[in-house]
Order: sequence, then structure tokens, then C-alpha cells
Amino acid sequence: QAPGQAMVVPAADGRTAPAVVAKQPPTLHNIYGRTHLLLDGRWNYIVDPYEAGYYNYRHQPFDQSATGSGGFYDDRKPKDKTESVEYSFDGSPTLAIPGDWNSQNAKLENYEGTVWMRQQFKATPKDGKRYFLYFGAVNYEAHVYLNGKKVGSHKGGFTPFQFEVTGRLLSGQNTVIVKADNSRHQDDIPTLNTDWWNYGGITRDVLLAETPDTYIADYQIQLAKGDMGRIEGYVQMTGAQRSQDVTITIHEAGVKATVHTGADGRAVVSIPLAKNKMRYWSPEDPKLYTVTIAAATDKLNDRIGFRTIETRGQDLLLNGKSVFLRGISLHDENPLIPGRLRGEGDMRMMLQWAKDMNCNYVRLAHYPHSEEMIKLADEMGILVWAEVPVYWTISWEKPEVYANASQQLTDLVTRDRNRASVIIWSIGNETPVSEARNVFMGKLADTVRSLDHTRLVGAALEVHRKGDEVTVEDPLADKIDLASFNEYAGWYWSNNKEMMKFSFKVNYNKPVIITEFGADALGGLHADDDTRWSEEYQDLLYKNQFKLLDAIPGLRGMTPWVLTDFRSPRRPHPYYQDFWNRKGLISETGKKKLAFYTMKAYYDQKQQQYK
Ligand code: GCB
Repeated sequence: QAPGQAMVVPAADGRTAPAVVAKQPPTLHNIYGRTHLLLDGRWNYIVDPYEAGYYNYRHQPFDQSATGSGGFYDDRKPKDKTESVEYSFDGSPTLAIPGDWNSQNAKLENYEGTVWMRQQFKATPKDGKRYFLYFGAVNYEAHVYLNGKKVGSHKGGFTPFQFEVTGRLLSGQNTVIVKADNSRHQDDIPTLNTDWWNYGGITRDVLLAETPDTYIADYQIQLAKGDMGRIEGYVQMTGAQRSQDVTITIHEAGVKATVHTGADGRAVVSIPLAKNKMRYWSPEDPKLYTVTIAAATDKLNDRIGFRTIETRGQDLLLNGKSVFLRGISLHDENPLIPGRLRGEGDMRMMLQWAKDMNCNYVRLAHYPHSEEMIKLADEMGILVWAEVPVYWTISWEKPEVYANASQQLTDLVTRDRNRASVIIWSIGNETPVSEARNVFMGKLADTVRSLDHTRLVGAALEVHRKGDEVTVEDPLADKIDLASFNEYAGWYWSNNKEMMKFSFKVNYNKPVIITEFGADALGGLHADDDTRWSEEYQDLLYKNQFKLLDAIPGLRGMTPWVLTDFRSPRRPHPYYQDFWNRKGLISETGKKKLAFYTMKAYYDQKQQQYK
């Protein structure tokens, strides 16, 4: 199995052979635009630290045995009083799904291992339709069973995956059981070491989607690179009748065009736009159009915004106009009720906080956030840097690790390629320069460009310090579109009294984007601005940063670290941290720290400057 690639057990094998790899049709784009049944709700769960429900006492997986049975996915009940069964989903506690387990049971706060979860649902499968069990995200490794039979497995905690279950659904009651395991490993993406909470479980929606036999699997309908006068992209049909006429209509913009898909189900889309017919998407006017894609066998609607993004030397152009990215970084975590963001309310809160600071841009660190988050950014007019968790010290040498990273990136692009808000695909964060890493990251850059050449490619690079001079010396900078880097002047390097000695020399003819800087402050701790952990210290550091950064020619944006305090196992100080990273501009109780207002004032000024 290529990690990250959904592995599928063929339906017809009678469960006599070990699981083999079968290629799934591409993950459905625009899943919420499909007829679907949400399988969210209360799922019964069993905590299984020794994986007793997966391995027999000789540590052989039950699902690879001759019968394929024996594991908890059998969902057995004693047939009478003589039989012992040592587990039971009936009567087990429940978790709200979507939702991580760490935040729903105090005993599981630090749990890293296996949890089994069960949901029952009714279905009425129809002839001539196809069915897909679709997971928005499961952290980290998922094994999925439908009605006691394995349908597949998947690795990667933040990207969607699906299994086709046509012919496996029962009319009436069905049972889906998921084994989720959030154990960390060096050879995973991310690896053992991160600076965020390892929330485990089914953290995003679970859907049963229905499609026609031949359906629209994927499409990209966006403005051509740097051309506001043309829509460009493709449509991909899957199924027996994949060669068809497909009509793309944007009624409100007077667009209607028909393409014909070839024997591979694919058609290139290129539609000239009449002058002055379109309102271009921007943070100031986040206009979305209803786009209809209709074939003889299938029809889908989407809400799409149209904008261009490009660089010209050190300039960054949105719809042909110079833009400054007034950004902030954020994690997919609610500080107020710790846990992954639980639905639209939480997401709106985070993005509204960014807007309160006069941001037009966010860095969704350090992994793909949910599809709803990106849609909300589209709707609220917030530009997005979207990232994969290629973070710190990946096992660069191993082909299967590369395959995993590349799959996660592909799944991210496949999911969000029609979202106007997304302007940058980030291929990683603070990856240390070495030959093997340069090859790995270089290949990722090529991959993402081949998937989508309309957006920019970024990475949060590290800098070099020679005395007080800070430079970017990374061969990866040549492969991406931005001179984008993290720097911690005044916090990890030196302090805020001495930080003005640093100067940045960025010798790239590319827009300079500061992907991180920041300082920890315990909300409500007030002292002089020399005192670490005080709001005053953080505030002065921000003011100093603005002076240092404004001196960099080509500075076109920043995403300081970070919007809110967030939980991290790496932060144990009993008083200042208590397992929180305190670099938030908003505290874990939702209170804005001094630097929040300083940041806003700086962005107000930038907004005037770039009017
Ligand atoms: C970084 C990382 C980020 C950390 C941050 C910190 O450079 O990219 O994930 O949380 O520093 O606070 O140290």
C-alpha cells in the first residue's frame, strides 16, 4: 500500500485472500454537492490500546485471516447465555462525530492509539447508482468496515478519502465500523515531532454519497493563469459512458459552453469571457457564482469565485492589482473549548477574529483544514495559504514517505482547486536543508504545479543567521514562487531589546512573505516590556518586527504566529504555558492581547498604502 493512498479490498474476493491494493476512482470533488446521507452523530466507541480487536493473540491481523473475521468489526453479540464476547458496541459510550476523542473524554486527553467507532444507518441503495463512503478526515490511520467486511484503509490525518461501496450496502440497516489509530511514527507525515495536539479520531464529516453510474468525478473551473478574460480548466467523467457532452453554465455571467470528454473521460475547458461581464472575487468583494456542470448522466452545482493571482518580480498581483497579504497563521483548534473546530460556528469565530484584526489573508497551518473552512474563506473574502504537514524532520530518503506526502498534497489540491480563496499551496514548514530533503521538496513542488498551475507554490523556509545578518539560503527558494520564511527575531533569537540589530537580506526577485514570527505572552500578564511572557513584551516585539520587516524590499505580506493560543504537548511550563503555546494574539479565553491591536493598526496602515 502506498501510504496515504486509500487501500481497498475488492468486494468479490470472498475474504479468502489478504487485502490487496486496488485503485479507487479519484476522490469525489464537491462532495457536499452530491446526494448524500450524513453519518455524523453519536458513534459508540471502544478504546483499544493493545489492539485486541485487530490482532489475535499471535499478533496477526484478524482481517487478513482465512475467514477475515474475529475482530471488533464483527460487532458480535453473544448468541445466548453460554457464549462469551469480550467487547460490545451496544452499551459502550458515544463520541460526537465529527470530533476528536481527546476533547470528549478527559481520560483520552493524551491518548495515542486505537479507538473503534461504530455507527448504524439505514440505506435504500438504488439500481444504477454508485455509493461512496467518504471521510472528511480521520487522524491518523483508518481501517473501515461495512457490515462486517473490510472496505479499505487510509493513512493521513487531514485529507479526505473514500471507498466505493456499491453492491455492499444493504437495503435497510447498515453498520460502519472504523478503527482509528493516532499513534505517531517517524516515517509518517507528519512525523513524531510537531508543536500541536495530536487530536485523534474521525475529526470531519462522514458521508454516504450517491452518484449516477457515470458521474462527474472532478473538474477545475477557474480563470486562466494571469488572464482575467478566460476560464480554463477541465472536466473529468468516470464510468462506462465517460465520453459525453458536458455543458458548463454560469448563468449570472452569461457563460455557457459545451465540451466533449474523450475516451479517458476528460475534456479541457477554455471559455473566453465577454468584457465587463464578470465581478472578480476579492477580499473586498467576495463574489461567488453558481456554476452548473451538466452531462447527460450527471449534473452538479458549485459556488465558484473567479480571480487571478500571480507574481511579477517582487510584486504580488491579485486580479492584476498589487496586494499586501495582511495575514495571520492559525491552527484547526478552538481555544475556548479545546478540540478541533466543531463546525461552522467555530470556524466563523476564528475567521471573524482574523477580520477583526483587518486581515485579508490567513495561513491555515500546518496541515489541510476542513473543506468547510475553505468555503467559509471564499464566502467571507479571506485569502488562504493551504499547507500539508510536511513539517520539520521527515524521513526524506524513503520512497513510501514521499508517496504519502505527495498523496496528501494531491488530495488537498483535488478537494480545494475550485476555491478562489486559496492562492498558495504550501509544500511544507521549516524543513532542514539537505540533499535528500531538497530532492523530496523539489519533487513536491513539481507535483503541485502539475496539478494546478494557476496558484502560487510556497513553503515556510528557514533562514540563515551570520552574526546579525539574516539571509535565505535554500535551494528550495528557487523552485517556489515566493521568498517565504519563518523568523523568530526577539524570541528564539536574542530578545526584544536587542532585536533591532538584525537585518534581513533577501536576494530573490520574488515577493517576500513572512510566514511566521511571534512571541509568547500569557493573556492578562502585565509587566514591563523586558519581561518575557508579558503582553507588553509581545507587543514591543511586534512593533520592532514591523520596523525590521518594512525595511525588506519586496515585502508583500506576513502571517505572524499565531491567531490564538493553542495546545501543545511541547509546552510544559507550569505557570506560563500549562501545555499551551502562548504565541496567540488572542488568549485561550478569547481575550485579545495588546499586540492584537498593534497588529490591527499596522494592517490598517497597509490597507491605506495598497488601496
Ligand atoms: C515554528 C513552527 C510552529 C511552532 C512555532 C513556535 O517555527 O513552525 O509550528 O508552533 O515555531 O511557537 O515555536
